[in-house]
Amino acid sequence: MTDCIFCKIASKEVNARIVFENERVVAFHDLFPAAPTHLLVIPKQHYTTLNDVPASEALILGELMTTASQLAADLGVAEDGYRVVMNCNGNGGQSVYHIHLHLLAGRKLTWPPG
Ligand code: D5M
Repeated sequence: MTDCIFCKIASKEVNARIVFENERVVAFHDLFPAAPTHLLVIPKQHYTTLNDVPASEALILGELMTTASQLAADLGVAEDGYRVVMNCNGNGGQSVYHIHLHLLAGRKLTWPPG
């Protein structure tokens, strides 16, 4: 998608602090961290919201999750704990319309979220 900031990060048209990449996913630091560790894991392919991922392409959602858990392990935050979350549409708090999994860690996170 030509006008999508996360597509541009995936294609390196826009800089980001990338920590991991393979053929399908990219992980980078959130520009406005909400926790000491705050990474975003995105598919390189553009999906506007979670609603736009068909069941036939569910594997990519699993890879976002396993990438996040691997990064948590690599960063040494897996034992203390972390949170993964994907916001969807307005009420879910989505502000960038290219799906992304937040990986938050490094402090005690409260529940329920605001
Ligand atoms: O989360 C969108 C997140 O994306 C939010 O935490 C800020 C972050 N963001 C926005 N632009 C950038 C760039 N250019 N680099 C890194 N991080 C960015 P949402 O769930 O959609 O509210």
